[in-house]
Amino acid sequence: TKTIREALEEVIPKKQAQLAALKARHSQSVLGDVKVEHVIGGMRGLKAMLWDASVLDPLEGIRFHGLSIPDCQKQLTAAPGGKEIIAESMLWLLLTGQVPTEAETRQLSRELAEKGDLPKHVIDLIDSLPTTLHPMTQLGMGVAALNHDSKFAAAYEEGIKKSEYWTHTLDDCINLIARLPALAARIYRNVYKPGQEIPAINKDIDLVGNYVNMLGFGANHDLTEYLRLYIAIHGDHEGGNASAHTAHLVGSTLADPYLSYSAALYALAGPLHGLANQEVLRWQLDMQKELGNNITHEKIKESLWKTLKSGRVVPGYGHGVLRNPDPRFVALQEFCLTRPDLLADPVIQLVKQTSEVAPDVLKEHGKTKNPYPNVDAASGCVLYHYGLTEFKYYTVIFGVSRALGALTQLVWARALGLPLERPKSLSLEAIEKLVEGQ
Ligand code: FAM
Repeated sequence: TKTIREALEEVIPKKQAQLAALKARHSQSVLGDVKVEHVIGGMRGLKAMLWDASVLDPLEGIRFHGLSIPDCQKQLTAAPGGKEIIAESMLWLLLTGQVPTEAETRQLSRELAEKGDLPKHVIDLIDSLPTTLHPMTQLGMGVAALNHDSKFAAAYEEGIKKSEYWTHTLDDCINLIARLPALAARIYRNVYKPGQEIPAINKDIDLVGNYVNMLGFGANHDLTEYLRLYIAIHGDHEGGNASAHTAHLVGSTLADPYLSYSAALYALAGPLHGLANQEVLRWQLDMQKELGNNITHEKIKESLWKTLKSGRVVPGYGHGVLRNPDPRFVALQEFCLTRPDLLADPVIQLVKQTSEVAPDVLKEHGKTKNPYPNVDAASGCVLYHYGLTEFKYYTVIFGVSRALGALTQLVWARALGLPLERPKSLSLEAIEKLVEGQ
């Protein structure tokens, strides 16, 4: 059975050769025009980043190394006694481009479990923070503090060759992914369930199984399965989204993976990005309170217009790239469809009903380019149903997940020797001068 490092060692030379050939043959070939709308419009659609792990098609949604979410559900390993993809098999796919065998996945689970304990200084740091500090702020701080033990930073200080960067980066990325559950669970316990003992990491189970145990929900098999699915499918969403892009940008300075991912987490903490996670549920619960029993499509429609007319966005709808319902939303909805207890839950029913009404309302409103639900429209309500009701915490779970994609691509950025990222900016006057007379 190969280790994940050995699997990666096999593919790196091929990719390096592929990149070298592209550079030699096509450095000056054109991928598209840079228009003024790109410069003033958040660079939407501008093809300007190399990112191998996943590609997002506006209509079809995400593919991880060519595999759609249903493909992954068929091909990637589940936990013993479970059905959903586990984080380890998604991590292996994202890093190596290959589907791991079951034995390889289990071996990676063990490696992560063995590396999963937090160092004392991070425990002390997290325990010293006020419980009123947002869990995402705490997560970013904890991740940054883990850089105390960065193998990459230590090796760089000693002086290493560029060709060796990736190997120390890989050490850090695996260590960070391994430690995220203990860090994220400690934050949850401190803020919401103080005084309870956190169980030790079980070396025989998977990363998310351990995460759910440490959160205190280990007895709930359905929640564990849900979080396995959730964490696997939130793992990567191309490179241009704000968190992945931040990790890439900061990493390009050769800041170590802990600092790079800490920065990424603060991008994820913005309400237009990962924080939408907590916003959706708050908004749906308010809607439920406002509408009372016997909620009809007509009443939901009125409520949606109220949100829009007050100048707010409808959280959980729209996307920077997608132009169809998000297949991650569909996968989470399907999880609900197989479970009668979820189907009977009034909040889950309301989320479903809202998804039937909102697209038409948003089309009529006429602003958003994508009136369909994104993943956040569904993700929180299932957590809520299973008793993980503290929605300020939800983005932390997203943060545990997004590490899979952002960190694997940091390893690749080093393996491919990608340079410091430094796009050209222009003043308004400079833009005007350039476009005059065109
Ligand atoms: N409700 C109302 N208006 C919306 C809207 C929504 N859900 N989505 C977009 N719009 C508006 C948007 O505010 C903009 O208005 P202005 O021209 O007045 O500025 C207009 O429609 C055009 O926006 P767009 O080009 O369709 O979207 P963007 O690419 O600029 O933004 C999102 C994408 C996701 C930030 C945006 O759709 C949004 O604010 N959605 C609600 C928040 C949300 O669900 N975020 C989570 C995204 C998720 F995928 C994630 O990162 N986890």
